[in-house]
Amino acid sequence: MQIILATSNKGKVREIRTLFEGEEVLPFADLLGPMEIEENGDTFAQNALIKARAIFDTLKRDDVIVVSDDSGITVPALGNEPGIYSARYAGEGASDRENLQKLVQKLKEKGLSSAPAYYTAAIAVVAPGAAYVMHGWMHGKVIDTPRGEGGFGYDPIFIPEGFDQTLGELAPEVKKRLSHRSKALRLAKPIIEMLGRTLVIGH
Ligand code: ITT
Repeated sequence: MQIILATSNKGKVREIRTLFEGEEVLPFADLLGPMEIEENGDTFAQNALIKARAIFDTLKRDDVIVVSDDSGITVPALGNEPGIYSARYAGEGASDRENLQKLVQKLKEKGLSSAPAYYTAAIAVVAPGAAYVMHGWMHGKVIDTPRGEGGFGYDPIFIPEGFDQTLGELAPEVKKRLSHRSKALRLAKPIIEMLGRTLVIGH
């Protein structure tokens, strides 16, 4: 079974691969080259489905399963920013560092050195005649000083509930155990395996 990831985010590819050891997991660009997908949904779930369907429709193959991830961080004290706009918080094409710095600046403008926050991941699974979306969340807080180089995106300013270190400082195994992405993918796994058996029987 080939699992094609509808993402260009290397951090996501790395994390998703560790949850599918033994399976062939390829980012779509390995098959299709770079492709822009307009994420114009109003929710994580809609955007996840938009990405997975776009890649599934472009591949035109009935022997693959496409998996996408739409995710982001929400800070209630900042009016639920950046939420679904996490990847473009500092503007279209902004880097992870620029987005993180914008969040730090927003905290400072509010006079906050930390604030409760949570990550959301919507994982979409699209295969012939099938489409599913699963969610996962990770709660904690954001701080105004980045610490550590691990993870990606907002991880250097995110401290999960029950910990004192940021996801930038904690071992990848800790994030794998706790993360929004892992939780949603653990729900997705039996569905992917079931769809995989259907694909094999169909050929
Ligand atoms: P694709 O759409 O190609 O998958 P993307 O980075 O644009 O890649 P999203 O639109 O889902 O993905 O935006 C997710 C953003 O939320 C991402 O750029 C990070 O800044 C942030 N994010 C999501 N999950 C994260 C995590 O586990 N750790 C840190 N930041 C995360």
